[in-house]
Amino acid sequence: MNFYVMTLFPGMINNAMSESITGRAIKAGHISVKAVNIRDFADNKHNHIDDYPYGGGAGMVMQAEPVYMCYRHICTQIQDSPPEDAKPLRVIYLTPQGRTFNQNMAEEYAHEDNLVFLCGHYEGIDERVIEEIVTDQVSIGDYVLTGGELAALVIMDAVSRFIPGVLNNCISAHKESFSDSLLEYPQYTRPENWRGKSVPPVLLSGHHRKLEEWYRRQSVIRTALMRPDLLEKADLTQEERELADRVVKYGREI
Ligand code: 6GU
Repeated sequence: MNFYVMTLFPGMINNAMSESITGRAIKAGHISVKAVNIRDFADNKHNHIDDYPYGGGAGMVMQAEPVYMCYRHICTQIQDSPPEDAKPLRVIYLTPQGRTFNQNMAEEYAHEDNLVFLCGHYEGIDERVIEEIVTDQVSIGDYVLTGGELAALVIMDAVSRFIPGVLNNCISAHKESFSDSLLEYPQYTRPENWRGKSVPPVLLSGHHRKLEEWYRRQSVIRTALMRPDLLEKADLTQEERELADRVVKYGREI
């Protein structure tokens, strides 16, 4: 997977992605990250890429041409094959007006060879270049950020987990929270007794079937307590459904 990020703050992208699991994945060649500075495509000697909005109003608007030239630069880097048999490129504009990002979208994006992100700042970007190059408008939640960079980082992180080799455990991307609309069960490690709180005894039993039952039951209980909205989509047995209903009703396991 090759990520390209059009941004005014390439340092934000490079610094965050070079840490932790994504940093290791870059070194191992599973993913690549190229942050391209939109300012490098300014067409004036002051390197301005924004201007006042037509119609007036507060703030500045990023101009279409530097964004477009930045996009064209990225296209030339990607397309080594002739344009007619090249796959259409996914260009994701990060905006609070977009579709809310979720785990299914992360998995779907992971099938692409290349993903291009467009990060806005100021009051926004000239609508004409958005119409011209953007294929997906995506938000990461109902709040407003100062720019799209943190949102692009969130999406790249979530997508990277689905790229083969990025996680050392190949089943973990699918097994975790949300994949089956259930939250993860609680985890414990040494010591067995921490400040008077013991580890649930079943975890020490080594009884494989009992463990699996306990994990599943804890996932159902957790989801009912923390995210009852997810239960609608979850594939539960009759018994699990009744357990979830009781947990929702009484606020605890009964
Ligand atoms: Cl994608 N961009 C900005 N600027 N703010 C956001 C967002 C994106 N998602 C939630 N808030």
